[in-house]
Amino acid sequence: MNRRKEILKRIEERGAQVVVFGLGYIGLPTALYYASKGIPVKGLDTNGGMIEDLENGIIRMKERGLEELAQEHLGKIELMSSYESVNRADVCVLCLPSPIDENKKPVIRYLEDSVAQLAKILKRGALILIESTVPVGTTERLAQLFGSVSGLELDKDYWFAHCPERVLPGQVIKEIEANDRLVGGVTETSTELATAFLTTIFNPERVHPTTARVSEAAKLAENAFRDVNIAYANELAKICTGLDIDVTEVIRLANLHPRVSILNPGIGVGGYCLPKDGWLLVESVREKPVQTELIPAARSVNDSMPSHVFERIRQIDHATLSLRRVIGVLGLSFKPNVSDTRNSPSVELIRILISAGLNVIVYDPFVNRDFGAKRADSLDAVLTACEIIVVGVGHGQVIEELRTKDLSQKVIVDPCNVVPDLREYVKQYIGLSK
Ligand code: SAJ
Repeated sequence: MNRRKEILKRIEERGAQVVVFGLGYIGLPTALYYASKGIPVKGLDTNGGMIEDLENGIIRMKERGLEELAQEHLGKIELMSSYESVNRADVCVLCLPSPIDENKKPVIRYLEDSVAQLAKILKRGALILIESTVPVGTTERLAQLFGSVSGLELDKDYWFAHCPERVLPGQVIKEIEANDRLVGGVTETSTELATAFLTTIFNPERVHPTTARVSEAAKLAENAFRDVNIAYANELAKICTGLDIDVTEVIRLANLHPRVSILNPGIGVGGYCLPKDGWLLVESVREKPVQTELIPAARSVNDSMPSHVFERIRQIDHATLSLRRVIGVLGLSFKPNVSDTRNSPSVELIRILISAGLNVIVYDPFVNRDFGAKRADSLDAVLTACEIIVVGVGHGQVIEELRTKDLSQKVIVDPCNVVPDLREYVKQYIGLSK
């Protein structure tokens, strides 16, 4: 039987040997989800310490519903940290990082290294799915790399498809199941085989076949769209600051129009995806005669927001600000109710405050780090030490507790408009624009 028919048969019989590479924010929930659907799955991560933790039931990341899913299904996943043990895989799902470097250039080497290693050990070829967000053309290049290292033939021995994850941190478990899936093969048979695999796991009506390049572009377009739209809201906030009017009121009224839906301005755009994906899209046409202005401009507006918030803080009555030179920040993660601090604008604000000579006390029950500030282990500790408190990120439980406190002598800085209702109960309220 040829390899394509063999893989297809195994997929249909739910007996394909599936390996998920990279057990991070996407890979671990993905492997657990496959296991929950009765798919025999192996999980590989080169971080041996993390594999050891998982073997002991310790999960390093926090994500709603993940602990429960792991309790039920982690035991079904065969965990490993070396490539040799997966040399008979039929389907390889790569959930590896694709960051940008300090010059905003894509770093594809994690995927390249993994594909090259796979090419050395997968003697009989396999179906290889790339879940990572990558510049357009990357999946095709990875397929070529696999062929040149292994000596195997595309469409006869091995197949490549881009099947991007599209889940929202904080809702990963829910969205893995609910969201539509794109399946972009580098060849038609790659798309067919990848579609066959994904439709055994996900609702077939939600699996959309296309080409690798279109799938890569669509994924980047989604995140760049969100980033550009948030930048518009943030620029409006700056304009409203100049006009001394409340941007949230402007947006609320503008959004009454049936074709207007402005997003929320705030402290900036963080996380692993949005701050880089616009750059990956722009980079995709770097060698073409195409001008890209809007996406880089949006990036710079969003990156400037922590400084804008700092300028707002400087509006605070000089006596208050210089009195004790101590400032409290609530929330360190890049958005509410998650523990992820990657590219967090709140952390960037803390850096700015510290370099301006202020003492910063931070409280975030989700995050176990201090980023150069002093860490408080309760909201009360921040309230005792600080008169000025910045709500960097509005974690639900912290905000609920904040509302029960006497804040009449506090200056509350609320760039994300989390507690506008406190305006009348505090000494001074500083929003993003008014
Ligand atoms: N933000 C605002 N204003 C808003 C919405 C968000 O300032 O109105 C900020 C957040 O505070 C945060 C940042 O943007 O700092 C990003 O948060 P997010 O919730 O918009 O998105 P992520 O980065 O958590 O997840 C995105 C999602 N993409 C889209 O919504 C188009 C998710 O579906 C993707 O799967 C994910 O990127 C990814 O992994 O690519």
